[in-house]
Amino acid sequence: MAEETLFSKIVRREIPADIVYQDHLVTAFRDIAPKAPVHLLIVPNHVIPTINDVKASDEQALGRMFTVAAKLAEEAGIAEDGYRLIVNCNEYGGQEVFHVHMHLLGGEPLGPMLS
Ligand code: DGP
Repeated sequence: MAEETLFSKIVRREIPADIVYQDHLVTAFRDIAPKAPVHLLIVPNHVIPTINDVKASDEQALGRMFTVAAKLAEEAGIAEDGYRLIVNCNEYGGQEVFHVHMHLLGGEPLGPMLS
């Protein structure tokens, strides 16, 4: 069984978070330290520590993360202007929480990603 994470406690509502979407595969909630006017995190309900650990059996949840990102961007009114989806991996990628998560950032021009 995969390790317990901060985000699996949020998924099970054992610690507080501003959850904006949940189904049997994924959960989305507001980032505690937003880097943009809209900053949501979308996570699989089950623990996948990093993208390096992804298995074929995770594809349904990973695909759902994109579907939910598009839905939440639309609901937040940022779909047309655009937004950024980020998944960090391990130290060089800047990953801090070892439970795969997609950042959805938008609500203002974000500028070039690499400069
Ligand atoms: P990353 O660097 O990709 O692992 O991003 C982790 C993100 O998780 C970071 O933007 C802050 C957010 N975060 C950390 N702890 C909590 C928490 O307890 N609640 C919420 N809502 N977000 C958290």
